[in-house]
Amino acid sequence: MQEQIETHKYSEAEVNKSLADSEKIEFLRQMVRIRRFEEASLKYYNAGKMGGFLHLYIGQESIAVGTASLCGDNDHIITAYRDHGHALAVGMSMNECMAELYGKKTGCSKGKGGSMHFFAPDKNFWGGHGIVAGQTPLGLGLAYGLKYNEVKGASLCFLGDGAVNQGSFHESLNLAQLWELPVIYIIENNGYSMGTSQKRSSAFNNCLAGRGDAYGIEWDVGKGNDIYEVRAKTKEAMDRAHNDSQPTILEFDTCRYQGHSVADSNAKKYRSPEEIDYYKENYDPINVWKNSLLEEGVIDENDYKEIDNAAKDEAKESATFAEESPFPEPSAITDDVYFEVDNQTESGKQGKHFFHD
Ligand SMILES: Cc1ncc(C[n+]2csc(CCOP(=O)(O)OP(=O)(O)O)c2C)c(N)n1
Ligand SMILES: [Mg+2]
Repeated sequence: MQEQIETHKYSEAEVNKSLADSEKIEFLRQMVRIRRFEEASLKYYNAGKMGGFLHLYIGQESIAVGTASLCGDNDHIITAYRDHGHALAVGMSMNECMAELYGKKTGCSKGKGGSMHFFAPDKNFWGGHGIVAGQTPLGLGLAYGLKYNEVKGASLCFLGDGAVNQGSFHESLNLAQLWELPVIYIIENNGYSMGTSQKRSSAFNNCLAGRGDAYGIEWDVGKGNDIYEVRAKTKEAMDRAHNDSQPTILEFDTCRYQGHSVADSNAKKYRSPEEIDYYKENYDPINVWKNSLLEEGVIDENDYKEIDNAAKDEAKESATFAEESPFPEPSAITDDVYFEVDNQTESGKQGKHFFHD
């Protein structure tokens, strides 16, 4: 009951009131696509089709879809290794993503990055990073670039609850406020970093985002499973970035249904299956959104089935595409490491990649 009242509250936010039915349906379609894509990827991973890690985003879909829905031409997204949801939400195709998981040449990183390294510069999507919090100074750099070039935009930098204790994140927060940069740090708080609960890993006062007080950074917390709330709170942060060039920390509560990665040691010891089931039954982001749209008369059950079937078909077809695609040639192993070398730039020829005279 409380869930419904809150959902209605944020549906009245300015940014949500103006939504067309078609846009609301699109959010549902995107969330379902992410879930079906990842279910398919798990199936084929277990069938031995992929190497490396596979960190699934299932349960957290509303955060990527809700935030990405607000991004314009000058807004940028960067995240950690749990990146499939963000990639699909910014408009990458299932084919290029699935092929990347398979290590194939047709993948978004030419099969040389895998699950943790989805990239689409043409869509302002900057990865896909495996070092915990490693993306936080990079996200800061994106914001610095915007300000330096006098472009009105924002850098949305996602991180997990485990990443908040990394020094690089704190260094980034310091500069974000000191230099007044349009960066939005979005903590997707799923309660665990690998098998360690937030309570055992972080010292905090009420919430993690509240650490922003120490730097004078505005912050807010919200329920990550409700697209209306995600959009309302992110919009405020984006306005602050666009209009005042100021940073924000947002923290959204969420739940990952699967293990940390496919390998999840002590899976049933660090949290109980009941804990996940309770969340699924009561707070699942797709169900919450689907129910809102049913209640509002935007869709009926048949519409939902069609969306779901289409997403399942698309995911299956992407696996066929990946299966049939070639592996990259071994000779391409050193390509795409340094832009300067690939493109024979002056600095590449001189070996001065980072420093000028
Ligand atoms: C610097 C660094 N330390 C440790 C690891 C190993 N590691 C990978 S993911 C992870 C947990 C991070 O959890 P969180 O930030 O909450 O993100 P989530 O996996 O929940 O999305 C750890 C410790 C790493 N990749 N990088
Ligand atoms: Mg976490």
